[in-house]
Amino acid sequence: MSENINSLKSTFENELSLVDLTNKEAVDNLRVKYLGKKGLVTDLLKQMGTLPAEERPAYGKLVNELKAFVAEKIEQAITTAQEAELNKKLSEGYVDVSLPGNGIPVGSTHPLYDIREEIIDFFAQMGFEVDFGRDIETDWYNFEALNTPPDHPSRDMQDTFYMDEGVVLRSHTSGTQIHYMETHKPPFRMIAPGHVFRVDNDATHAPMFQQCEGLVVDENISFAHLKGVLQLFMKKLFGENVKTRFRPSFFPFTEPSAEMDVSCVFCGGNGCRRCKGTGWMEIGGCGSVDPNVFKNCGIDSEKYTGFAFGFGLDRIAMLRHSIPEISLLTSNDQRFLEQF
Ligand code: 2NL
Repeated sequence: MSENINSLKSTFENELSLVDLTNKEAVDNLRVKYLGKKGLVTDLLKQMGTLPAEERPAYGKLVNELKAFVAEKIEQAITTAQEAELNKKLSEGYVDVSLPGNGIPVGSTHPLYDIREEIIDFFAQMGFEVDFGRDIETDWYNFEALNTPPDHPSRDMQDTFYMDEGVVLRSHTSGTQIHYMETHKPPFRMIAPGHVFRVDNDATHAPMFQQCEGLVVDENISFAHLKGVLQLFMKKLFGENVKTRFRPSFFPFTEPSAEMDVSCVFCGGNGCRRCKGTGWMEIGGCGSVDPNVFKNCGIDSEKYTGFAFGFGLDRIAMLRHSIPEISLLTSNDQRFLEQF
């Protein structure tokens, strides 16, 4: 029987010397052939049962020695094969470190942020102070002080988010000017940019959008001052050639009140689809401060007059960049933002 064991050992050594040591699969096949459940070494162990009892210990010892020998050789061969495979992968995945890189994507400022910066720059140069105010106002600051009593129809016009009895998410930034007038003595000029909230949601209206209002109070301020400042502002936003017109309108907090239009930024005033053929686009509202508002803030309406205005930043950004939907401005869609 021991001849069988020795001859199997020689056969194994012979086969091992012939196997491709860079081929993990071939090495593994050899393992199965000798050490697997139906392997040749396993077979020899099974034959032990056919031997007389006194021969079994010596035989078992020899087969186990052969098994250990084969296992060790195969183990070494597997290690060699694994190393070979790794070296192959490394040489195939060779990286040329001298090649130029892919570049890191660089972000940009948001179009709404840019517009707001531009507006703040313009008014700061004209001596206006900037007050961002607060998003949550009481009924007094959002309506009452602005000459808009509880039963006034303009409260229905503005679909306001009510937080609590008498507490609202501001529906315009006018409350900021009320706070400002309560704490500053005229003369002054200030702007109030910020987020405002209305129950409204379609292609051109979002429940949250940005406004900028302005207020100038001094002795002898007239509607002519208002027109001068806003005409200059429109040139700054839309270029030297833009034209402006003022149409009579109504706001509870100004008297007289006007709506301001600019010549269509798409067709230059000739009339096109975007301006519905009129050549004009509405851009904001304005007027002379109603004396009742001054009274509510403790400002002498006999001595002082003022003008105020308001416009939407989202609307300006949409006109400037031909943005078709207001929701794009807050969607954070990379494909949209990368265009700026
Ligand atoms: C618009 C119109 C406007 C004002 C806002 C204002 C504020 C005070 C007193 C008087 Cl404290 N007026 N703000 C005046 C006229 C128009 O906004 O269409 N905004 C988008």
